[in-house]
Amino acid sequence: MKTILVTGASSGFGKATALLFAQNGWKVIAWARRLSNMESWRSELKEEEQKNVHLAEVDVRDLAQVEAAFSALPKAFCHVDVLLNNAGLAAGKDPVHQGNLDDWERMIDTNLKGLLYVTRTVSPGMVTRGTGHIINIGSIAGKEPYPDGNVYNATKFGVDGLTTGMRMDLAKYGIKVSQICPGMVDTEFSQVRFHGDTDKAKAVYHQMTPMVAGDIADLIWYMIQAPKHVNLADVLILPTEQASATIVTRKG
Ligand code: NDP
Ligand code: 8X3
Repeated sequence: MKTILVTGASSGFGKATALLFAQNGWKVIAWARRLSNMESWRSELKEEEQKNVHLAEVDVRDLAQVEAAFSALPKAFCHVDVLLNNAGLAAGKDPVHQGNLDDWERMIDTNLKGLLYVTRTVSPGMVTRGTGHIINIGSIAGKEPYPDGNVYNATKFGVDGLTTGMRMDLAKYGIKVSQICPGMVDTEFSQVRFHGDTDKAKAVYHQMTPMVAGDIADLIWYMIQAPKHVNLADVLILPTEQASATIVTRKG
């Protein structure tokens, strides 16, 4: 039985992926700050699936918390086959001269430093075992900048560069490193970006059909099925109506 560690598993892609893998016979380690959200989705699973889900309250920005949670894993969970570096956020959407410094720090600390802390903690075991798969959640925002995206764009461009660099470091140990770059997906993402402003969040997906979290979970499931000699290294996944970071067909 294989094990996946999912960061940001209390909502959106992380939750959908954790559920999908648990329902398909995997052991799942789920990390996020909102433990109660994770307890809630775990309770939806069948009893035997629930036993294979290990939850922990972890803020990926805190290296000590990451290391403590990893050291505290029950023996049955400590060999991680797949690491999904998913925890992340956009905070704010403002021109650079009006950006909020706290938003900037939060994005850099979570999207870049958090991903690095988790990777630094989990990857040595993969190297020792000579196998593993690390999937980083990037974004179309890490392929094309867009107006007012500045710091979020920079963090996801950082994930893009890191993914390539990590692959260069780890391929020789039999470890796959991949990136998924989604376009618009209706999760809590826009609520978080606009600090709980529901009208602004809804407007993002107005008169178009965004993807849903399950679409990304399905892609992750597909990626990990590839044979040992194949790595789907970098996948851009978009709603059909989205042609680029800034071009979206909206049907009035
Ligand atoms: P959600 O807001 O629904 O989920 C984000 C998850 O990240 C939550 O589980 C949240 O958990 C977790 N998270 C945030 N900060 C931390 C932290 N400091 N420590 C641990 N966990 C944290 O958004 P999505 O599912 O949409 O986003 C997931 C990833 O996908 C992000 O990296 C995002 O940038 C990226 N993405 C999203 C797109 C979209 O359109 N939705 C498109 C492209 C990329 P909690 O708050 O409980 O800690
Ligand atoms: C999320 C996609 O275009 O809203 O990473 O920034 S976008």
